[in-house]
Parts: sequence; structure tokens; C-alpha cells
Amino acid sequence: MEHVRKLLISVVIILICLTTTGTTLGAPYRGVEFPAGAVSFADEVVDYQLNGGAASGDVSRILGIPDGKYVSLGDKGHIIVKFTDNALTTSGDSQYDLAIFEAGTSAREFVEVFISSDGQNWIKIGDANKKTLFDIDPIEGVIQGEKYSYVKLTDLTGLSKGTSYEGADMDAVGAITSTDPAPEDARAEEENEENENAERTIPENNEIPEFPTIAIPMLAILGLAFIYRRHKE
Ligand SMILES: [Ca+2]
Ligand SMILES: [Ca+2]
Ligand SMILES: [Ca+2]
Repeated sequence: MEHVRKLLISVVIILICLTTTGTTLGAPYRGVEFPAGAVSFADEVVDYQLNGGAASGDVSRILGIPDGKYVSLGDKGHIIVKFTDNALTTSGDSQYDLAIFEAGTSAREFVEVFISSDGQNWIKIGDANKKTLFDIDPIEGVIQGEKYSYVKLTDLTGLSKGTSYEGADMDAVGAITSTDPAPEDARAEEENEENENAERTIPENNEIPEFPTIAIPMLAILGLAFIYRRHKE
């Protein structure tokens, strides 16, 4: 019986380690490593103009992690997204800082990519197609350590005119070099959290895995231990 108990204890320890570390590590998305994980991606659509056949697209599809769901911009259409729970910044070296994910299959559908710290003054950082990564450090006008919360994408080639997928098909925008949000967004975020906390009646602790995640392997282990014990007896 002693070794059964030891086995159970070690399995439980392993399970606890897996469930607590697995959720906090950086994750690869479409083969790109984002050290900050899902928070790295754009949170809000600030402005847009969808043109031609793409005019009735769903702009929210550009937000969050790359998921294959996209919004097409139409010929010369544009979209401005904002990071609110994070910000894009410089890495201080030649590592990639920004990733633009386009869902189309055409190698000729390009968008112009701009970044801004205030949503008014834009710095062009290049053109993107499919999956394109940018190192923003060497770009003229980029300030070291500045928080760039805004990204603007403008369709450049306007292919597939008249279809619902006219122009570039934008899936996601992610800050590989991701930092804390710009001060005004950090304040808004805090206020949101305060409001949420005030509304909450039941305390919530995200560190505790949800019941099914932990219960299923636990039940399996208990079952095995039971069979093992029976076998011994
Ligand atoms: Ca974000
Ligand atoms: Ca860089
Ligand atoms: Ca998407």
C-alpha cells in the first residue's frame, strides 16, 4: 500500500506542476513565438474603411490570435487596430517585433503597414503579405522604448475585385516585442478591473484549473490505483 500512496502523491505533484506552468508560457502562433502569449495581439478596432465587395466584412475578425478568420479590406481599404492590454515596443536589437498575419493564398496581396504611438502620426514600416515579421528598431522615426499602441494596414493591390474577399485578408496583428500598455490604457484597464471586481459577487481565482481539466486525469489515476490495489490483494 505504501508504494501505491507514493505513486499517487508523485502523479498529483506532476499534474499540479503541469496545470500551473502550462498556462503562463509564451506560445507559438502560426510558427511565430510570442513570449507574452495571447495578450500580444490587437485588442480593438479604432477605425476602418472596407471597400468594394468586401464592404460588409466583420472587422472584429482581425482581433486576437491568428485563427484563420479574416476581414478583407477591399481595394485600398484600411483598418486601424489598437493594443489596449499591451503595447508594441522596440526590442533594442534586430529581433522581430511585429507580426502581421494575412489569411489569403495570393502571394501578391499586400498591405502597407504603419505604426503610431498616438493614432495620429504614422511611421511606415513596410509591406506585408501572408505572414510578415518586422524588426522596427532600425526604422527611421522609431524611438527606442516608445510604446506603439496603434497599427494601420492599408490594402495596396486590391485583387479579386467585386468578391467578398476583395483585397488583403487580415487575420491578426501581434506584438512579438510586447510590453505593458501605454499609460492612458493602463489606467483604463485598471478602472475596468475595478468595475469588474465591484460587480463580482463570487471571488474568482484563475489559478485553480477548471473542474473537468483536473477531474478527468484524477479520476483516471484513482481508477488505476484501485485496479492496482485489487491486483495486489
Ligand atoms: Ca492585446
Ligand atoms: Ca527589434
Ligand atoms: Ca482572425
